[in-house]
Amino acid sequence: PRVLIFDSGVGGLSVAACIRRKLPAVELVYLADNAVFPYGDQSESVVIERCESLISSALAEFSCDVVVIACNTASTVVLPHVRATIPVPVVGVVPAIKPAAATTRNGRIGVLATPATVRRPYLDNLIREFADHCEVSRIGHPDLVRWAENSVRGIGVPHQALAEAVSEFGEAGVDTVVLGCTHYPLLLEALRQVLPDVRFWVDSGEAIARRVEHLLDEKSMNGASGTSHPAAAPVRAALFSGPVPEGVTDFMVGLDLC
Ligand code: DGN
Repeated sequence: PRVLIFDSGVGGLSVAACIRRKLPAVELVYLADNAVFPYGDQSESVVIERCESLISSALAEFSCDVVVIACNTASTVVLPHVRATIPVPVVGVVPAIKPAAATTRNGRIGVLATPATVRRPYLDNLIREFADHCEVSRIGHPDLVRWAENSVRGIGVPHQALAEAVSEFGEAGVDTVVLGCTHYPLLLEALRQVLPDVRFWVDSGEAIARRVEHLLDEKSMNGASGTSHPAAAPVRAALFSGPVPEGVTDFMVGLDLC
């Protein structure tokens, strides 16, 4: 079977790594929109248009059994549109509020996401539905995605600026932080250093990998699973709209994705 993973930039590689660990025999095609980037700064209509057209072209080139939109910013607006136009199951990523509410011990949760995601009604609804009994602080910082992208290219994370960016969580005494952007697991080591009192870091990667596994199982039960693909060792491919950023290939090797 083959799975297409999409993000604006390299953040979705954190999700790809979880899928790779759980489903090593699945071929992954990683599609990054780094021509229009970051999505956190774009209007909803641009994000919808980019997702639909890039995913359709990638599917025309590589037939895939499941598509993962490994971007919270995009998933909170495009899922219904993409599901209506793409003929395979589409999995989205949304901030892991539900698991965080089940994990926190002191009822104080921090949600770290892009500025667009923290403003979206989608997040309000998730909090209302699953974390109504918790105190939830939100930070939508404009620079974190860029720091994560830079770290992949070997540029160190600016610790002082990062500490300032997330200081509100320290003040609020949160014990659980939701990494509500797929780029942020790439900053986890630095985040742990600047927020040493946070006990639980929750991201959506494992849940996405389980969902993909379930969808692929369901397909093979129906006899529809990737029968046109050889059962040989998977070939991993990466597609970028725009040039492949320097350092990304080495980084993917580090994640065992190449
Ligand atoms: N990785 C995306 C997310 O999960 O929201 C953000 C990407 C971006 O804005 N470039």
